[in-house]
Amino acid sequence: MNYFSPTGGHPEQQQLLTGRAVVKDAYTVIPQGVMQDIVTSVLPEFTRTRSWILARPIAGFTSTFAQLAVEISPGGGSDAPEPQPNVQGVIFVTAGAPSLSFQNKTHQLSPGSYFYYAPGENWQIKNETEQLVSFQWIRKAHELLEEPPSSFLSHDNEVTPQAMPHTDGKWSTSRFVDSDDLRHDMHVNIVTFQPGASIPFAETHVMEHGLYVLQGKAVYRLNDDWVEVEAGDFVSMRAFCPQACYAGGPQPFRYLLYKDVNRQVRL
Ligand code: UGY
Ligand code: MN
Repeated sequence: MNYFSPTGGHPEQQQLLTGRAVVKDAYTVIPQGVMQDIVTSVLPEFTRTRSWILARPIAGFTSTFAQLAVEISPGGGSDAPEPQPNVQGVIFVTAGAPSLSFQNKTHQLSPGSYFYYAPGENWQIKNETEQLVSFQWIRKAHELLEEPPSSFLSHDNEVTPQAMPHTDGKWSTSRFVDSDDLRHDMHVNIVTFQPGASIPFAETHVMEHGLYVLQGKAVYRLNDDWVEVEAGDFVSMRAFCPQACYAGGPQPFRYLLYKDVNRQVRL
């Protein structure tokens, strides 16, 4: 497995400014080349850390989540990363080996590590190594049913991908929480396509998506456009944005996918 992480930098003045970044009514594409030094945000809860905030609630667009690419330099991190007690989240490590503490234990993570923290969880993340740490961070205000979900740690390697019907496993989904567990109101899964595999219809659904390409490339259908995407690109999709894709190869096409699920619509 390999996972793309942005590394920042700054373009030369000779570079053409034409690129693939676009904001449309139904979707936004932030290509990896946009994640440069001058578009980073400092997070007040962290030291020696910068972030690319890729999604936030915007009126008339996605409204349920925030997503960040975070980079912690050696010696940096946070004792209280999540500032909002009603917010849950997922950390997916794309580079380096952060130390993660929760429930009185400290774990050394690795690329592919997946941490779900429940609302109100007390957790810490630090970079005690000499290398950079990078992770995707997805946050959502939790809508409580009867029982809150519990925090857990997992890894891409520990989850058996579930084949989608009629695909011989060429399109599969690694599910980190049981789809029937209604305590969860967000899913953050990894979707994998072998070269040539496709989503064969324009999915059009109430759920929003944050989609971060971990590996490979594809042509993605977003509303009425066909858009080429590659590792490191980020796409957000509004509710009911029609979506499908063909995976290009030569590597598998893999992405981390946020989806809001399991709740009645509030009116
Ligand atoms: O589950 C999903 O909504 C998923 N199949 N969507 C996607 O990959 N764009
Ligand atoms: Mn979908």
